[in-house]
Amino acid sequence: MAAVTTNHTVFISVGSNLGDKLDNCLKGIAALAESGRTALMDVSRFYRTSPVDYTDQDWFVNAAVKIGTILNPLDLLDELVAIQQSMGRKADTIRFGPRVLDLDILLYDDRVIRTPRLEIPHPRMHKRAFVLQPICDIDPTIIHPVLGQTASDLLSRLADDDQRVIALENQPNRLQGRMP
Ligand code: PH2
Ligand code: MG
Ligand code: MG
Repeated sequence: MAAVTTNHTVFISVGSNLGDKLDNCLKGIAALAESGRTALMDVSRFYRTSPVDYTDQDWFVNAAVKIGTILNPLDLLDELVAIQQSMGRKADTIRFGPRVLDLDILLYDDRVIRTPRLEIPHPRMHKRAFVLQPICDIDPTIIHPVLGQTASDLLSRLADDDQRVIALENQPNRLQGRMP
């Protein structure tokens, strides 16, 4: 497909803790690369991460991606929900509970949006090592537009040793051909 010309830069967190977790993440990212409305710009390493907020569930695989898009934030959210559903995600029965694929908008340019349906920056991103470590792989200097701190500062100030974030020993290379 021809490259998409995009005018917004967005960081998205990718996670799964059901089924083939890594494969689910890779398929979700491939769907972003193929949508025609989003272009894949960068992908972090992939991590095994201990569950946060609701801890009685399996470990996750997490990563983050940087995309370009022509979509406004709410249309992008619709796109992410459609990709999640196409991967078999059902309505959540437990808040913060198990999911086949989770695609969350973390940062959208330097916009600050607070609506009932969508909050950007993601309201919990600065407390989550499974989000901050992958962002730092891509751009440790990116600034949180509300807190005014870089991703790398936020990660180093996170005083939560319970959060385990372990890079996969075998990193996938399946997405290599899909980035500029
Ligand atoms: N997502 C959640 C709740 N807890 N924990 C980890 N480690 N990774 C996640 O992606 C995650 C979580 C809700 O979306
Ligand atoms: Mg989500
Ligand atoms: Mg989430």
